[in-house]
Amino acid sequence: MRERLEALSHLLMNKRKVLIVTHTNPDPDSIASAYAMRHLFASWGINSVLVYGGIIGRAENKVMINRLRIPLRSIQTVNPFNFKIISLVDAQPSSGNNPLPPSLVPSIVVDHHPARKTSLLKKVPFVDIRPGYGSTSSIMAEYLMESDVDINRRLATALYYGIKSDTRDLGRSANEVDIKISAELYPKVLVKTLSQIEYPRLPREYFRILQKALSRTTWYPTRGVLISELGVIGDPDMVAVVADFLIRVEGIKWVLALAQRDHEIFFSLRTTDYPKRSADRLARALIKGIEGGSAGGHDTTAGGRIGLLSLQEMDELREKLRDRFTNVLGCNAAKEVPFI
Ligand SMILES: [Mn+2]
Repeated sequence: MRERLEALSHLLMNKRKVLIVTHTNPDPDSIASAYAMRHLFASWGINSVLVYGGIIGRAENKVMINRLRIPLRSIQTVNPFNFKIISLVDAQPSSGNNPLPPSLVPSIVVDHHPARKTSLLKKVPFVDIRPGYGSTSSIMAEYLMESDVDINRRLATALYYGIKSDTRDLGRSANEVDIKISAELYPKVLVKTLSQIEYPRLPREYFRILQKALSRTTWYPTRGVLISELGVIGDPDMVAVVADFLIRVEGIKWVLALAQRDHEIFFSLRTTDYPKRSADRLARALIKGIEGGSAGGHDTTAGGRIGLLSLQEMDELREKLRDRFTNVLGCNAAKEVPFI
């Protein structure tokens, strides 16, 4: 940790401003990590601008940003080429889930997803990727703790929620560091604010999508597989919401949730069948060879998208994703039944 901190502060020496970038449609872990990084850099007298791509969809994330006063703005409000130092958190260059132009190689990458595009990562001066961690928030909390920077209550709440949501209350892919850091942060957590973040008021649209998704879920009983079609959605995060919801069904080992928005297909994968098969690997297999496709994630959760499609391509590719998914898992189409 010491050496990493020194390398990082050395890289930022005499720099005035850093652009900190979350992944596209950022989740709480990405938002909290960016916020923590800003705090670390501020302790060195360096200003940062925090940006995201896509949209802030989930109600939880909106309340998090509002209540914890996280100064996050759309990347469309800045010109990334104006920054000498760009830092990417909870994502990796050209992984398809960050909003940076492909020609812009960041100077800093801090992430916990399995390392990708190693040729590209070699061009990044500072890389800290720890796939054993359940969250990037834990990594960033370690930086702050190691450098003795004061973690205020709002930051502690953000980091705690970042860890909690990425690891499903420390029960999913959390390592001992995630657990230890959570315990250390807890005394400072604004518990009432956290409750408001975790149980926000939800728009009617949320329930409409849920109803539609449930009524359009197919079930392969012998394989423990569900495929849910959400149809057209406004908030891409809803595929993850539905996938998380359905993986709780008794006897289910795999869930694929699919949706479309504008000219894009979004999908989310969940499994309880790891280590037999990894969600990250299956997600990447689903989009293999498909132009404009990107996917990735972790052992038990993953997702992806395919961009810029015509309406006809959209239907074909959704079928293709379904076919590939059912083939890999040995599902027999003749045994497909409605879930409800
Ligand atoms: Mn994460």
